[in-house]
Amino acid sequence: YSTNQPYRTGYHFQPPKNWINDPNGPLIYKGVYHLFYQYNPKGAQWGNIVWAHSISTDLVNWTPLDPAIFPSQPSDINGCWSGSTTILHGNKPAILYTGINKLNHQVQNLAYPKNVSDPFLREWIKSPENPVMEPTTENKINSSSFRDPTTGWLGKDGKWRVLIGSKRRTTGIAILYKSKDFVNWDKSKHPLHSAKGTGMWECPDFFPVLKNGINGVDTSLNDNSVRHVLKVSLDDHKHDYYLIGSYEEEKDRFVPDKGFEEVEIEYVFRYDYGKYYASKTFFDYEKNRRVLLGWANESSSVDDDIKKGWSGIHAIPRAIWLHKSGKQLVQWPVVEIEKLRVNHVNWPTKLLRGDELLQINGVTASQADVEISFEVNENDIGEAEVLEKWTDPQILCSQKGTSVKSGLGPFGLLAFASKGLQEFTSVFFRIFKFQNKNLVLFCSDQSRSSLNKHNDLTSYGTFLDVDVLHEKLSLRTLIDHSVVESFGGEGKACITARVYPTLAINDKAFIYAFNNGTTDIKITSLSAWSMKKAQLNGKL
Ligand code: DQQ
Repeated sequence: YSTNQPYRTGYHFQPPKNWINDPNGPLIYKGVYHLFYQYNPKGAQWGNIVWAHSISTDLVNWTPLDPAIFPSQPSDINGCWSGSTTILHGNKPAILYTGINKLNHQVQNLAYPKNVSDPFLREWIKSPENPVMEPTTENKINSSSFRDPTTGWLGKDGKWRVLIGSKRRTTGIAILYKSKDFVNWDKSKHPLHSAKGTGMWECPDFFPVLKNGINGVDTSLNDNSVRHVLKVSLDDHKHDYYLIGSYEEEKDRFVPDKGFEEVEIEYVFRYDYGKYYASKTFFDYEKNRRVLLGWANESSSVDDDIKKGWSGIHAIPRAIWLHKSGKQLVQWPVVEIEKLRVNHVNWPTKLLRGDELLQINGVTASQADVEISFEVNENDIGEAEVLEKWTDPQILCSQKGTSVKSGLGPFGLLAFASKGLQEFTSVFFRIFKFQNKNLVLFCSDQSRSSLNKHNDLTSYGTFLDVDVLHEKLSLRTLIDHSVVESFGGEGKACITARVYPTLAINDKAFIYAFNNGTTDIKITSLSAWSMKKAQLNGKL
């Protein structure tokens, strides 16, 4: 494969080569973070899937170990697909994962560490009872739609529960299984939750979040201090959607405040409005937080992936909690990533005039972290363009891209900009007046990101629940060679984009703050840093 590698990341997780997808079974054990992930040891496209394994003490620097789980028995001989870890009584971790068996059916398998005193958990022993869950004629489970077991949680009856993603015709379902010993599992009559027309539910995740506060809690906690989150990765849409609601333990049902049925799918919250899929959380009991990991696949062509010899990265691990409104989640890069920051650039309050482009000097533009806050003057709010009818925000972002002016916006950042602006990826806000309210549109516009038109240059976007007259409008963007990972409204909405500039690479890339609207906007704060390289594949 090619030795010219301008798109390899400096601090977003990726192995030295080959294909990667879903993060699997993340956990912290004896002070060590473990990341397993779907990996093809033989090439840059999906196939031959094993659980690769890396460890870390800070979620930033990683050391690869040998694959933890790979095909070796009839119940997983055709692949070791996604799954989760659960810490059982006596601090004993267990992996549940989907095996593709001899008949190419999806079944669930169990594995334990060979040596629980090894903090690196290098070797895993598969249970002689495998598979521990399988499709049968009695349970009527579809053998090609039965995968991705969750982390288990304990009910008050002392039984473990896990979910398995599935579908029946076009109804997405989270099948519930219960067990006393984690080995013998009974399928419950009712799924924990289901929704018509949503298709296959991949990689479900189910966890409690505190009603008040940003700390995480143990996956088994269920009392009136918490609400519950059900996340599903919709195969038909390739996005991770979440619902907030209550877990009624006696009935083993999840009751969402607002579900898929009540609203159109465009209104259901996503973890990320860009490239982000098959994510999974774990409770980090040492730091009392819930951490979210997710996969960002390529936007390049398969030919280009094969040429560069790799495909897929992971987004920066994010702390995740319930916003104080109770209406949505908030995500923020784990604080440890900030130790990579160097060369701090700090701007005093500045007016960003209509049509103005200000270069952010002093940082390595291809590997940076930028935080910027904007303020719209109260007297200018009347300049906002009126939005006549509700439009899908992603469509709005592509119709009204970076070059389309309005009264208020677009304003934001240009990342991976080439000197003559032949290439740039822009992340911006645009303010509308909609039904007498101010509506903030948050976009990541990839349409000009590369002169190589074989890349997917789709724009992404969402509306952002920020009151521009009373709250600051903030943007944080993590820039990393082929990644533009953005957090709007202090983590209320995230957009991850993958871009492959041909000119704006390495030291030929620049960052700008821009305002292409007609009205001036105030930059109330700007901090930018170069990011040091992380040890993504360091030695022990
Ligand atoms: N990836 C795995 C499956 C899962 C899908 C296979 C989601 O277990 O459903 O690599 O990306």
